[in-house]
Amino acid sequence: MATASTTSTLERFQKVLQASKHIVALCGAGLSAESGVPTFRGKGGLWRTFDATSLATPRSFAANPSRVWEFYHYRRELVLKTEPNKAHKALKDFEDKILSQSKEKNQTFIVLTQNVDGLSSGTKNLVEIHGSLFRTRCIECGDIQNNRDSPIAPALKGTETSNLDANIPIEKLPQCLKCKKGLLRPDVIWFEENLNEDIVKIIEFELKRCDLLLVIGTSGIVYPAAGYVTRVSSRGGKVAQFNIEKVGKADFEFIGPCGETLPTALGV
Ligand code: BV8
Repeated sequence: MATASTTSTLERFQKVLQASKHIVALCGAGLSAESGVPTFRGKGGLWRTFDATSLATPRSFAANPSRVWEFYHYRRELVLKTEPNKAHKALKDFEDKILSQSKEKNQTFIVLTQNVDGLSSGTKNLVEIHGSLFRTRCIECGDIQNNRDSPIAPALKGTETSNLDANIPIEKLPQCLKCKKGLLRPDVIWFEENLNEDIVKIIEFELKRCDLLLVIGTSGIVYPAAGYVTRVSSRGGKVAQFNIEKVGKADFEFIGPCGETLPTALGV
């Protein structure tokens, strides 16, 4: 049952949603939480005894490629058993609604996700800011391939249920089939790595024209994505936060699981 304040927030938001021309959804790990994918900074932020973010670095991979591949293998295997949730569907349905509108309305909508789980793949206009668990890149030749193999290498099989390092020799970790001499890495953006230039160009273009930013399930800690909110608000764009807790400043706040709040707010 909506209280007076939530009704006015919802009504005010939906008026702005209707009037907005360029709507951007900036998504984080909370978007996939209701699919059972652990967030980074919640209780799921630990893998074995490691802080997930400490493994998502080039240095960790160089120092212990087996441990880092075990971490990504664990996440691949977990995500392969999950489904998109009501929040992913709400974004897809909203995109369909925008695309089916007459040209006069000329609203645009794009999803910028920090997530690498691929669960937003139903959305057409999608940018995976930090790459994908299901893409590999050769550290020698740079070849990039989609890969949903389970396991991605036989030696990784079963490590997802272990709490101990498997210390897999490099030659038994995922290897490049193209150059046949390179170790593969996950095609994700690790900490201290720059975002892909082409992706940055798209993001810049969208942030410059965005008049409504939906910020969904992100703690707003990781840059440069965390800086996108100020980029929009400082130009007078409106910001709507969808989170289970209050994070940062916003014109509209929808506190609760985004699988519940997003479909209602987007009217889908
Ligand atoms: C860069 C891919 C230039 C990998 C990820 C010092 C040295 C070096 C760099 C830095 C530094 N200080 C700062 C930096 C920059 C650094 C950074 O921001 N660090 C942070 C930790 C301070 N950023 C970078 O390094 C970036 N590159 O800056 O390049 C450069 C170059 C060289 C040297 C310096 C700089 C690259 C960042 C990309 C890192 N890669 N992912 C992988 O996934 O394995 S980031 C990773 O965190 C994920 O992508 C994740 O999405 C992202 C952000 O986290 P969130 O999505 O927000 O998730 P979180 O768990 O935090 O929050 C979940 C939220 O959901 C919570 O608010 C929760 O309340 C909410 N929630 C939960 N359930 C629900 C919900 N909401 C709604 N409904 C629910 N049901």
